[in-house]
Amino acid sequence: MATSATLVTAIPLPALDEQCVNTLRFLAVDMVQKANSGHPGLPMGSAAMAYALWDRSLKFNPRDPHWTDRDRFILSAGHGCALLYALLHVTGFDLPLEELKMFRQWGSRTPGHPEYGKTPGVEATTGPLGQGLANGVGMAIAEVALGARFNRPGHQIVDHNTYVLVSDGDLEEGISSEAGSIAGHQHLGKLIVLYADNHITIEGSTELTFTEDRMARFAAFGWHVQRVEQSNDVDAVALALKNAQKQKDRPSLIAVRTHIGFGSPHKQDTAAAHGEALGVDEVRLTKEGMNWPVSPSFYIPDEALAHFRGAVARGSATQVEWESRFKAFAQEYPDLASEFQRVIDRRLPADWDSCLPAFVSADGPMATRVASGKVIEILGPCLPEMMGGSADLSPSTHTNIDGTGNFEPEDWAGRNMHFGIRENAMGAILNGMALHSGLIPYGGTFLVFSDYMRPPMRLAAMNALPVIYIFTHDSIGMGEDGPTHQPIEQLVGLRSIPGMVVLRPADANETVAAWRVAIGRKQGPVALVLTRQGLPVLDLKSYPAIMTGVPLGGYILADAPATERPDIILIATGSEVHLALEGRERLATGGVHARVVSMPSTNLFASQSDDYREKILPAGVPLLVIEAGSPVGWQSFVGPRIAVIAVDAFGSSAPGPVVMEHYGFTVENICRQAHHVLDQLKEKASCV
Ligand SMILES: Cc1ncc(C[n+]2csc(CCOP(=O)(O)OP(=O)(O)O)c2C)c(N)n1
Repeated sequence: MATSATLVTAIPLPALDEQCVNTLRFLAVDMVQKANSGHPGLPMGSAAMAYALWDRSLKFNPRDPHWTDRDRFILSAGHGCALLYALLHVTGFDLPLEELKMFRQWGSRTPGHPEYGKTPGVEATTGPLGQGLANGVGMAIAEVALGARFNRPGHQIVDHNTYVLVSDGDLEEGISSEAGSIAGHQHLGKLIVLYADNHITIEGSTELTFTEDRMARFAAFGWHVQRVEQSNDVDAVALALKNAQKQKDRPSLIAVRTHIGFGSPHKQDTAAAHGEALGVDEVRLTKEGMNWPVSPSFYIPDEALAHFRGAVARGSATQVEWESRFKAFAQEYPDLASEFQRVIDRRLPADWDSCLPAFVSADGPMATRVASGKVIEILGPCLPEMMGGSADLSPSTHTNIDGTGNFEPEDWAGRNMHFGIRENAMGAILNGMALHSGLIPYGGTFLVFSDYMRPPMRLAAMNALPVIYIFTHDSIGMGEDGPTHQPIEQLVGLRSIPGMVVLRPADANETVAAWRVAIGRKQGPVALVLTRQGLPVLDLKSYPAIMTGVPLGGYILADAPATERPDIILIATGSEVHLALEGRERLATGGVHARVVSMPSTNLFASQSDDYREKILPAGVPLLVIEAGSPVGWQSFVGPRIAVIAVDAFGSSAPGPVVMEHYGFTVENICRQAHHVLDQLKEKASCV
C-alpha cells in the first residue's frame, strides 16, 4: 500500500532561494511577454519546485548534456517550456540569454515547445500532453534494463533517476493511466514525477472535468504518492524528492499545490494566466508586487546566477567521478565496458547481419509475420540491445525473442516486453527507450491499431528516433475479423508521416531484407507491415534482386523479355506482389509484356535518384498499381499515369481469400485492368 504524506514547512524562503526562484519566474514572464506568445502561468507556478529539483537533486553536467549517467528531466507539460529554457540558461548549458530573448522566433533554439535535438539539455520533444510522462517511463525502463545487463557487484555504472514534470493535462490524457499502470507494475522506483497541481486548465477550473482523486489513482497503480501543499516551499519539495528517491521499488508522484500565474495580481489562479502574455501592465504589477526590478527585463541578479552556475562545477565533478568508476569497471570487465560503449553509441557489431537467414521456396507458404518472428529470434542473440514486445498480441505479431525471458520486476534483464493493451503508451515508451540510448526498441500490434499509437509515432519521426514497429494483419487479406480489424487508410497514413519509413515486404526474403533496413537505420522510425496469411517464398535463386532491391524501396522483380520494352508495369506491394507475378505470366500468354516492380517502401523509392526511378519506371510506360489498401497517395509516388487496384471501403468479414476476390484482387482482374489501360492508350493514340 502506498504511503501518503502531507509535507508543509514554513515559507517564506531564504533570500537566495527566493531570488533564484523569482529569476526563473521572471525570465519566463519576460520571454513570453517579448514574444507576445506562449504560456507564462505554469512556469510562474512551478518555478519553485523546478528549482528544488534542479538545485538539490538533479544530476547533470551543463557542459556535457549527453553524459550517459545523467539524470533525465522531461517537461511533459511542454507548453511551459519558458521555464525549461530559463533553467538551461542559468545553470550554464549552451543557451545564451540572447536565445531566451528569441523565444518562439524563427531559427531560435527556444522553440514554442521543447524540441529534442534543437536545444542542449532538452531530453524529449514534448507538447502533446501525456507523451512526456510515458517517455519518462520508457527512459526509466531503459535505465533498469541497462543496469541489469551491465552493472556488476561494486560497479553501478548505470545508476540515474528519471524526473518528469506533469500538469493536469498530462494526467487527464488516457496515456497517463496506461503509462502509470505499466510503471507501477514494473516497480520503476527511479521514476519520480512532479505534478503541478494548479487546478486550472484552458477552459477554467479542473472542477469542470477532472475531479477524481489523482493521488488515489496513482497509489492504486502501485506508486508512492506525496503531497506538498505550498508550491513555493523549496525545502518541502526537496524533502519530498529525497523521500521519493528512497522508494526503490515503486515510482513516485509528488503532487505540489501550485498556483498558475503565481504573483500576478489579476491572473493568478485563473485560466487567463495559462496561454498568453500577461501584458505590459500586469508584468509591471507582478514584478512590483514581488519586489523585482521592473526593468531591465530578463534581469538576472549576480548572486542568483553565481548560485545557479555552481551546477557547472558540480556537474563536472560528478561526471569525472563517474568516469573514474567507469574506468575501474572497464579494467575489471573490459569486454563488458566496450560493449556498453558500443550500445550507447548506437554502433552495430561487425557482421551483425551475417546471421540473417535466406528462405527457400520449400519453406513456404509463410506469412511475413512468421518470417519476421524468425528473424527476431535469430537477431536476438546477435543484437543484445534489441528489446521489445507487443500490446498483448505477441502470439500473433511474433515479436518475442526466444530464450531471453520477460522484462519484469523480478528480472529486468528480460527482453520480452509485455505492454498490455496500451498502444499509445507502448509507442511513447519505445520513444523514451530510444531517447535514453543503449537499446534498439521495437513494438508490435495489428496494423489497424497503429491508429492508437499515432501520436508517439509522429514524435518518433519528428525526433528521428530509431524505433521499429511491427504491424501485422496488414490488409483485408487478414479475413474473418472484418472491417474493424482490416486496415485500409493506415498504410497511406503511415507513409505520409515525414521521416517514417514504411516497408511492406512481399515474402519471407523481402522480410529479411526489410529487417536489415530497419536495424541499419539509425535515424528515424521504421514500420514493418506484415501479413497474417501465408505467402509463397520468392527464392533468391530465381529472384536475386531482392536483397539489393528492398533497400531501394522499389525494384524490378520480374521483367519483360530483355529485348522488349515493357508494355505495362505492374507495381505491387506485400501479398499482392504474388498476384502481379501471376498476372504477368497470364498477360504474356496474350502477347503483353509486363514488368513486375515490387515496391515494399514508397518512402525509400521516392528518395532514390531520378535516374534510378526512371530505370525502374521509364516514362511513357503505363503503370498498374495493385495494393490492398487505400488508393490515396499513389499518384504522388509514381506520377499521374497510373491505374490502381485498391480498396476504397472498410473491408468485409469473410475468409481472407474470399474478401480479396470480392475486392478485385485476382489474376483475372489484374489482366482485365491491364488490358483496359492498354486499350485506352491505343484509343488515345488513334485519336491524335
Ligand atoms: C494532446 C493535447 N491536447 C491538447 C493540447 C492543448 N493544450 C495545451 S495545454 C492544455 C491544458 C492546460 O492545462 P494544464 O495541463 O493544467 O496546464 P496549465 O494550465 O497548468 O498550464 C491543452 C488542452 C495539447 N497540448 N496536447
